[in-house]
Amino acid sequence: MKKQWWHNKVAYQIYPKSFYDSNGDGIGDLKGITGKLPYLKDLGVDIIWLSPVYVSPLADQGYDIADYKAIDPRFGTMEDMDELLEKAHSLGLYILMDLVINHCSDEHEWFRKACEDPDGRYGKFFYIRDADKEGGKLPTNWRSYFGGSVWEKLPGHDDKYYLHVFHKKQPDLNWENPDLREEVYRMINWWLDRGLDGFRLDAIINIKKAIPFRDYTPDRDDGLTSIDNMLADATGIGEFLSEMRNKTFRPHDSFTVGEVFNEKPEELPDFIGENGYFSSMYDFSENIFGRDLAGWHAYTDITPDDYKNCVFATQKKVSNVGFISNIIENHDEPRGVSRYLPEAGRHDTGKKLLATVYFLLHGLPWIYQGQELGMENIPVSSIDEVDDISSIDSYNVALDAGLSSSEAIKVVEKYSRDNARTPFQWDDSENAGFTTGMPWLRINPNYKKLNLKAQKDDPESVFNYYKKLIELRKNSKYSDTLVYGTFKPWLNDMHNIMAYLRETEAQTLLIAANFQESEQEISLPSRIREIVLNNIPDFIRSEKGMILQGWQAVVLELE
Ligand code: TEU
Ligand code: CA
Repeated sequence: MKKQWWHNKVAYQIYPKSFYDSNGDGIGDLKGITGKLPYLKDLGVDIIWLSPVYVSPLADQGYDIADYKAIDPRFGTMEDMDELLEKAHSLGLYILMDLVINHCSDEHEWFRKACEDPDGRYGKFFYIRDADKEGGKLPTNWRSYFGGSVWEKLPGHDDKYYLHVFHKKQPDLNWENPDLREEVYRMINWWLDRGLDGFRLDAIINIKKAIPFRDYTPDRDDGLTSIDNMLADATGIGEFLSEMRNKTFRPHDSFTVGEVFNEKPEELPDFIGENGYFSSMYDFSENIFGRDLAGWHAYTDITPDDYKNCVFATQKKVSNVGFISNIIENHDEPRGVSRYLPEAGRHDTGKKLLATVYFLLHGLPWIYQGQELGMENIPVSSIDEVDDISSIDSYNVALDAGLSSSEAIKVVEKYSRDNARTPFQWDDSENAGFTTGMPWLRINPNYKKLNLKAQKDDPESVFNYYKKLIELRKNSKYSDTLVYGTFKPWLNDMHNIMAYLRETEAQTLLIAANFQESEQEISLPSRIREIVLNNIPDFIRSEKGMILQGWQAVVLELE
């Protein structure tokens, strides 16, 4: 595998609205991020992805863009963006923007002009279909990711519908139209010419629809069907993704990471192989585990063994293909420590264990803001406290399925995207030091104890453990093995044990963790040369190898 500049890097995701508010309006902003770049440099991360900061009505918190070439005033100005880029580069940091090109906002100029003249140039930038005059049947029976039909009446045209696989304020862009594609490529190159280092590509698998449009088997009483069925039927996305790469990312040697769900296994090399459409893509296998088309209320909890099996399956799938991007959470998922750790393990030692097992896998490790502190899900007592549109939809779906409102709230509490979006907990002052104003979203009440100020100078804190993991992966003594070493499961059948080897000719490292309270003895493939990292003070050797105590995780160099 040809070595790339970013292979030995560590990446970090910022959700700008919740990172740091520099002007007291309760909303995080670009100046707030620029001011915290030294913090990120000290943490040791290199590549920083910003969730959207473009002009937007924020119907889906910025993933509904009304102007791709302008910064939303709530986040700042283009000058603020240039200053962020310049400061970051002066610190040796790389900046990625979010590329949301499956859809734009219904307040984007393109969509306004499409409504004015549906048969004109901009009408063809979208999927507009005539309403069925006889039976009033919708063009297809697809269900939006955020609930309800994907078809909405075109404003001003009662006889026409437009397609939106996400929210109705997020009309899909018609990628079948080369004129639209060229407009998108011009916008991408405009940003890359400004010195941007690359992009995270949003919901990108959705740009290729199965054509001709048709219905699929309904999977709920609403007579609608999940988008998954249409995507499974779609082919040929490579034509768009290779064209985009060739006309934008490649000429700029940009770093790109795809948010890809529903890819077909055989497509993996095309996506992230040697000559892939992207530099990398996320492993969502553990995120989608236990999902059910009926809705969040029907999801199944993931156990430590399930988690291990998901992760190991992906490691096996990608190992000779390319560099996967490893996460435990992002702005769409609940906090990893609240999801992948059983209740009894949700303490600092458990949080360090979870950090160890995902961070040292083969691939690029990503940290989501606040994860480095061990931030947790936020309690929810009423739906009025909830901001996330997909949570509100899932709450109503749960009620329709017969759950009581308190049962439905419990479901929302578990899976809500708000869990990841609560403001960053900088200290124990009012509003956790995030803002001097009224925060746009509730602060997690646990901020008094769980905050950066409390952890920064505590050598045993989760924060400083993340720093150790980042230093370890960059330590020339181990980095070749942790970046390019092969991946091999160890003791795969042992319950609640997650262990694997990272190996090169020159070195063998064993990562082993015990996802339960009671100790377990494990055998070792060979003698211990060095204890490289341990999330607890003790280390007990045994006849067979060693005793892993409750929630203990270790990294060992073996002979
Ligand atoms: O998410 C794409 C996506 O498919 C996810 O919405 C996923 O299905 C959902 O979050 C599961 O809870 C991206 C962005 O990450 C998300 O924030 C946006 O809402 C969405 O695209 C639309 O832009
Ligand atoms: Ca602000």
